[in-house]
Amino acid sequence: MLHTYRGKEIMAYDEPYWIGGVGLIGGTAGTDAVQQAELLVMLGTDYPYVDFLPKHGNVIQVDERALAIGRRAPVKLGVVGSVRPTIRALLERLPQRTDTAFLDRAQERRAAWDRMLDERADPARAGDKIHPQAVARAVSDRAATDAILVTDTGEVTLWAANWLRQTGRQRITGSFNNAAVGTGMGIANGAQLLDRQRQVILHVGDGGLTMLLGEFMTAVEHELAVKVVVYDNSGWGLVHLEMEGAGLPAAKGTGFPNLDFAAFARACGAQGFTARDADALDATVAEFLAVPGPAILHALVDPAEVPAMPHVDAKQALRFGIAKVRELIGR
Ligand SMILES: Cc1ncc(C[n+]2csc(CCOP(=O)(O)OP(=O)(O)O)c2C)c(N)n1
Ligand SMILES: [Mg+2]
Repeated sequence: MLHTYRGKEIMAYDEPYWIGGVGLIGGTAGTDAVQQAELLVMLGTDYPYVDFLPKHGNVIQVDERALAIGRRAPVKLGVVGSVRPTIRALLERLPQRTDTAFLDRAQERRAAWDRMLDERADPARAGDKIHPQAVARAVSDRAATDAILVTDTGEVTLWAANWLRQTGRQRITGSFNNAAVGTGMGIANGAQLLDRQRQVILHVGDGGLTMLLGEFMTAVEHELAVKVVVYDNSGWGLVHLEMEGAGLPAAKGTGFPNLDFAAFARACGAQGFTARDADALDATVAEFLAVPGPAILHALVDPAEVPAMPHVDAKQALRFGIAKVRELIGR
């Protein structure tokens, strides 16, 4: 079983049948399994990144929205209906399988991917700046087991998504639509307003938070105990990366100066924390999550860190290399 990012909340990270996500906010195990499976069953998903879906047509798709059937990949059987009763009816008819070869292979790939995630999240790797993966992992490991996790858009989505070890009882939400940078703070406020008892954590980039900074004051005004983790890489990280992926050196304007987000939180009458020391990261995250009201954790992260992609093709790697050389020689 694998999932899109939106579906990650459904199963716990330590569930053995869960082999991870598909596509850029996923891993190799899930991405390969989709390509190599004889039959793909798509349940309630309108996953738009068609390059990661099979073209062979051996797909069963179940969705309440008829318009989603066959929209992203050719399907052999489309079922317009709800997932739960459909799956129940299907399972009754399926014989129990004993051959676990496909699952074994997927689990091996998943174990290798997980080891890579653990290595990159190790705070000991930090130089003068913390790695964003370490921040995401520390927050994940300290989050309430039923927390609501909101993610804004950017490289921050990749850190928050890939390094999260979800419990299966947490909720994962965000806009997940195009042109949605900056929506996270409002979404987090809304989620907290619906349930004041539940922990709400927002992962947001410095660009995304700065775009709608005033929304933090809404949290203060309405006493919404939202916990904001801001990943400060001094720039529009994903845009920078996309430019490099196209072979272009990052243009002036993809970077910008930042305010002191922890001081800003205090100026708003909330609490502010700064994470710049890897040794203190875990303790700072714990303290930040424990305060009763709204709070910001300003994490100074290494801007040079590149997200883990399940499959980067040779052309992409070459263009990235060219961009890096052009940045070095200043052209
Ligand atoms: C409203 C809006 N404007 C612009 C974009 C294009 N965009 C996608 S990711 C991104 C960078 C976001 O930067 P930041 O919030 O600092 O996160 P980072 O990528 O650095 O982690 C931008 C500008 C968008 N998706 N939505
Ligand atoms: Mg940024």
